[in-house]
Amino acid sequence: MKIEAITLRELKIPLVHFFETSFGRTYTRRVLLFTLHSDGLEGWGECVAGEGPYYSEEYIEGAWDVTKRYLAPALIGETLQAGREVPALLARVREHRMAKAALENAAWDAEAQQKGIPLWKLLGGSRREIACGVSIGIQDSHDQLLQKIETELAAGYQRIKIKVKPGWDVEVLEKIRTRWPNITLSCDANSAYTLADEQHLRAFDRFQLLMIEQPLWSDDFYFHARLQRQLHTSLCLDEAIRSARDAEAAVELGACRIINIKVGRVGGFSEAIAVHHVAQRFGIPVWCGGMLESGIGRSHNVALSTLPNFKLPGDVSASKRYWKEDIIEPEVAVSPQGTIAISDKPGRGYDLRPALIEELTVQKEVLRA
Ligand code: OSB
Ligand code: MG
Repeated sequence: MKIEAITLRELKIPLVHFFETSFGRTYTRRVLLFTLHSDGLEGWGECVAGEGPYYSEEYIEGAWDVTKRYLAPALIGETLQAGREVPALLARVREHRMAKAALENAAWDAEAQQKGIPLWKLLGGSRREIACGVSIGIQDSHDQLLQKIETELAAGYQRIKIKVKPGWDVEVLEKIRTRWPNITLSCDANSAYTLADEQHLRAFDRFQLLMIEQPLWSDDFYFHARLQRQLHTSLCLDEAIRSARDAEAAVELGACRIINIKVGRVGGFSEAIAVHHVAQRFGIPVWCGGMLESGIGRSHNVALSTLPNFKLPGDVSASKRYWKEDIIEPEVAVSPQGTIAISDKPGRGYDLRPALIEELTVQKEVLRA
């Protein structure tokens, strides 16, 4: 595959319902899509950077700029045999993992099409269906949250995750557990607590949570390890795990018993697979995180989730939870049992809707040699 050109584009898509975490509320997702043009094929990748640098340091304009100035020029004109060759070509640029991931994943997307095999097989997956959970943001009221949980349970989702922060935690969890004593429940703090909250976090133990996700600083393992020793509930790291090396260090320290893998956060499919393998070697289950992806990123998350150590339900849920219309055909759909069936089609398994993509595009630039 000779990379002849790369298209950068930004779409603006309103969310069906706002999404609020401990770092802010999103009403409209700005979606960055990169397309690799090679031998008449188009490989697509989604850059999951946030609207602002709040989940991590990456953000839309920054990802666009580093891709245009440094990352795309390192790929254009190169001939690749496989998507896994991309990280080495981009390695000179430090960090910017979400931007790199979008390019690398686009190359895997093209490779799967070129070889005529499903992307999930190319990644080393084997599951024919994957288990789905939902991530429910902070709401305007407790009643609104309980209502949302009821809707998602009725839709079949196998695990409910709620966002927590100081002032939106114990009381909320208490109400959920009183109403649903036996559901699989977890929470995600997105780094909203500090060690001064240790006693407060110990109170979470009585809710029998599957896990508490990233309670402390986004770059920390050491204090998570200290906290894990004080809790019965398993900790899961999201933000802090940026590589397989991080995963190994965190697990050896005892900082978590579960890992959330987001392909954007770790810099692309190659590193996501490496994190998966490290966790598997240590007997640590993983699950696939989400970043409010459009159909491109969502289809890639579905493919990744077919690897064997994705043993817990992911935040990979149906397109219709996020979008009035998704940019892929068919949309990602979840069964009444809370699963997504894996397609045998070559490539990502979901076709694009080019007319809708054009209609939603607010900015586009084609880069060539
Ligand atoms: O921490 O998992 C997170 C969304 C944006 C930024 C960070 C996170 C999330 C989610 C949503 O929890 C997951 C999804 O449904 O895509
Ligand atoms: Mg998280």
